Amino acid sequence: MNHAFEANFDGLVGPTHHYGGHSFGNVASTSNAAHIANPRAAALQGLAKMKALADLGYRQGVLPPQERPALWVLRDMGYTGTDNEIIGLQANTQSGLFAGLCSASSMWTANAATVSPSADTADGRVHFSVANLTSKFHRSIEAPQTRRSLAAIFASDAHFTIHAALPQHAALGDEGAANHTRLSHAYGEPGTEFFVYGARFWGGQHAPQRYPARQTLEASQAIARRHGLAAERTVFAQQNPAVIDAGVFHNDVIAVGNLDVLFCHELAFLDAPAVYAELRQKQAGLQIIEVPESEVSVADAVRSYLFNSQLLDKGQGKQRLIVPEECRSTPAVWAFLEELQASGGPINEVLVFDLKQSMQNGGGPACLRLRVALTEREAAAVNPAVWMNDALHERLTHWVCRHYRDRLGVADLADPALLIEVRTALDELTQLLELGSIYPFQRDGSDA
Ligand code: SUG
Repeated sequence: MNHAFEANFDGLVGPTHHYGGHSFGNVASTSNAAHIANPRAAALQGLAKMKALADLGYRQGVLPPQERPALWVLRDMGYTGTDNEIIGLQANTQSGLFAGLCSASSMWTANAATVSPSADTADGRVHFSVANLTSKFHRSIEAPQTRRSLAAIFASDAHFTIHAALPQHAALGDEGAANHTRLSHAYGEPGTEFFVYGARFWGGQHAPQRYPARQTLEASQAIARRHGLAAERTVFAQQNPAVIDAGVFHNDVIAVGNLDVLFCHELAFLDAPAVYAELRQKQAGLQIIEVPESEVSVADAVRSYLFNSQLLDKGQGKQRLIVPEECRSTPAVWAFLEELQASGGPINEVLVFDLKQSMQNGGGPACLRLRVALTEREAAAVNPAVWMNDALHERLTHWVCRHYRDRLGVADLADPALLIEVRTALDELTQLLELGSIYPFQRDGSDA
């Protein structure tokens, strides 16, 4: 067995972070629509989490934001003229189109891709499948840039395979690692890959009624196939449609797992006993910590993002949970967490972070990170400039403070000065992170 560990790659919040109400079914997004955002605070909150985890000894990487506004989409839609003329045409429209094309949603890198470590794949490489994010217009435009960004960081063909997004159609709706959990005894040993889907596109009998199911079984199966996963170590389970209708738009809002621990709500899955039985059969020694509705309601789980926490290995069978402040201010959740730490179980520590800017758009600690289990050799093949350390934290903090606004509302998005600010910032970032010319504005406006 190769020595391996889990690295977290967090999305750096982009300078156009705002509250656009773009995600129907994500209660925080729609209820905070049109609030004034603070992109600078958002980016600094994210950086503080990255730094804290790096200080605790975890390998922490950074994924760059995307170029916004995505003017190439407007050009594809027949708008012509200079960049400023095209933006000018959008300034007074009430439609969500332009704001959607300004969304900083790529910060939630749990939706960037699904990742299978080399211990699980048929060809012994780490496989990434870029998510198509078909379900939401503002997110469906992320995939080409995600692919270029990942290619600039995981460049070695000998170690990494980056698959393009699945075709953009509802049948293959894919939201990446937010609906995928890898369980294992050790990161370098073959593990069990657990895919949770919202609905089956063809022939499904159960689907949410109020809000959309964003992940299909067909997409999850395609990813397992592409990654060369063994059927005897793969589990597909349907999310409970009732919790999607209660605002659980991704499985990582109701369940999180790491190594041989799965922490989930009792209502997370459509057929929980069958799911647990299959997981236990495939992943011997799995410990399932199931939280009953009587202790933490689904509504409180959605409000606090208890399950959108990061479960991190501490060694000796113990793990710590990284939770957002909202868990401390939700009484039932905080009472549960105090009990959990005292219970003698595998989770014996809880660390709280202020991620309010992201949380108000429905993005908690786990949304902000993409997990990549790596061997030392694979880690050595990662672009070294993206690893978080004191020096990078300091440089990125200065960079944010120099380039980001501390107030941004939807009406500000069509300010031509913002376009220049974004491009100046991103140009400098590509140098800081040694990414090359990955952005459309650096490539003659092309997103291909
Ligand atoms: O896709 N919110 C994101 C939140 C993603 C959370 N990710 C995970 N659960 N892994 C989404 O719904 C809101 C943007 C806005 O409304 O301005 C948004 O895109």
